[in-house]
Amino acid sequence: MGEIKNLKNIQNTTYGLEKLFDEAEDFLPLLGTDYIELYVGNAKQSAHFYKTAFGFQSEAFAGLETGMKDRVSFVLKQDKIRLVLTTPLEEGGELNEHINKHGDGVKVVALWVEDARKAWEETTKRGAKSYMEPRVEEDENGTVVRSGIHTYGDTVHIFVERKNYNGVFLPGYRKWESHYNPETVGLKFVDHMVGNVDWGEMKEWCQFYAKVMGFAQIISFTDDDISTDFTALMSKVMSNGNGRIKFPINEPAEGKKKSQIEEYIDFYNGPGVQHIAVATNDIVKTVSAMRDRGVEFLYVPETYYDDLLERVGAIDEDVEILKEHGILIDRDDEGYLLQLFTKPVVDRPTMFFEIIQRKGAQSFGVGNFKALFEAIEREQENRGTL
Ligand code: TYF
Ligand code: FE
Repeated sequence: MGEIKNLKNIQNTTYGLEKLFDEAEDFLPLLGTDYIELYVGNAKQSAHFYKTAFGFQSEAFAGLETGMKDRVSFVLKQDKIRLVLTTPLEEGGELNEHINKHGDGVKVVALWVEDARKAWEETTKRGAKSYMEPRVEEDENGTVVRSGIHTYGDTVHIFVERKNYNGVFLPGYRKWESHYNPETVGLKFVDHMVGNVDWGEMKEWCQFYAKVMGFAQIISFTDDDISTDFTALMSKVMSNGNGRIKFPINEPAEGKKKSQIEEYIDFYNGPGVQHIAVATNDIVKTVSAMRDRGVEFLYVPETYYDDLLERVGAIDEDVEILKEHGILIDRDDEGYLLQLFTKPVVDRPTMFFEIIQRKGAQSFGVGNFKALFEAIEREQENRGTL
């Protein structure tokens, strides 16, 4: 059971998920992304940033006031996206080690499941290393079951079963009432999350997602597709059966200069989450609101727009407006997509966000890679890390 029937390596095209999966055989049904937890140096200030700049809403809190002695966590929400920002209150321990080694970064990619016990059993019996044995957490609002496994680097997946819970986030958290509530910027849900892994390890991690979690590979970009004059990387996209969870995995490749993936791995001190892609229904509105609130985006030269319509065909948007906001467009056989990337949002050149609006296209913007990677290289040059 749970075997992927048709694991194909398809270059630069999407592939109907129904051809890869038989839903009845899915041993790890995933309902969506439950939350993303970052370990950060100062959760209070990070929370302020994600509210002000990204339009997240105050959701829940745990810390000294709720009886938690060793850490503080702020939970932020925007439509279906939940961010948890956690900082240690004591010296030593796993949290401090994580921050010391990686800087601020994603520790947990939590997945929403019907049955967290079964998710743990099915994945650990297929070779996943346990991070957290199934545990029942309880308060006056019901029970949550959580379990967890390790993935690349120090990153983990936690399975969250919340069908018997109606509290604000998890037991131990209370509603975070704040007088400061900036408007949202229209971010809707997590579209995909990308992992950077070490030289030569992409295949192994794709196999991990296939074997341990029942994912299938939907797209592959080799270094030929995406090397520019300088940078190079390889990337494969792994997806679960219903397509709600998509994890591209990047590995550095040899180029003329240092790969952006290698730069990440050097500064993060190992594999980790490279970018979180969040969906919007109105990218122009979202991006201009974020810019106004201080978010920095990668700069794409105006020449990118010169032959745009020849490349992507007719689109609903006014090219001049897209150009004004530096929004990238790419088409595949199912439609098109609009996307834009922030600069790293942390001090090290590591984690960044992608804003994406899909209009049919289920791919990842391969047509933009050259322009995008040249933009990233200009940033690397500015940092002196090329
Ligand atoms: O998720 C993706 O595959 C796209 C493309 O450093 C991409 O967003 C790949 C690598 C990268 C930046 C974007
Ligand atoms: Fe992406």
